[in-house]
Amino acid sequence: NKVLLATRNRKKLVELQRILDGALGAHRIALIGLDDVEAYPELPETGLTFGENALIKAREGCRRTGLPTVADDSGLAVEALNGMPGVFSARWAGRHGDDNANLQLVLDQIADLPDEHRGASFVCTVALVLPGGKEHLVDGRQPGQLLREPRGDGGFGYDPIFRGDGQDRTNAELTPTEKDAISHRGKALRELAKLIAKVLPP
Ligand code: ITT
Ligand code: NA
Repeated sequence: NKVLLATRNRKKLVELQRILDGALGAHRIALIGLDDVEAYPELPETGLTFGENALIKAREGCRRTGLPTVADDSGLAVEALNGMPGVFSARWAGRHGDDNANLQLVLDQIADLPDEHRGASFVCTVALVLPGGKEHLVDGRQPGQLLREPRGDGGFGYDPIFRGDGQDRTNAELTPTEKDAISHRGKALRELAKLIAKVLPP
């Protein structure tokens, strides 16, 4: 019983796989990644929302493999930047996946703002597309605050500058298990696991 996880982001893949494996428990599913799919193209992510982009990725994965396909679209929404970088989070400073440049640009853009105006949320939308054509979306959010300089080297992306509400460490200072318990991705994928248990045969 195979399911495709359609992502090119290796650190994201590690999180998706870890959280989903944990949450699925006895409901056994064999996850495969895009590395195992031959000649998979680079997709234009033209959606205006995380949900649209997650569907673009999951539909293509399902179309090419015939497998039930899961895709994650996620990012950081900064209040003072009207929700940006949002769907542009992976390429905010120009080059796709340049985490350090992206987080530095966000820090520069809000450099003058006092603590009370440094609110931000991580958002994750996950799509599940089934071979028969059925489509599902689930999402999760982690609210928090942006610091003034990076701290910690766990996680990925904007984790070193983000401290979740109620936390005394950045997401990059948490263990993987601690991050999964409170992250946008952890919340979305625990919803997805419930959905999989309902719509996919064990
Ligand atoms: P795929 O589209 O192949 O899945 P991607 O990295 O391009 O990989 P997105 O378009 O969804 O994925 O962009 C997600 C970006 O949002 C990611 O590169 C990070 O900059 C940021 N991000 C998402 N989840 C994050 C997390 O848990 N911690 C820190 N930053 C995160
Ligand atoms: Na995206």
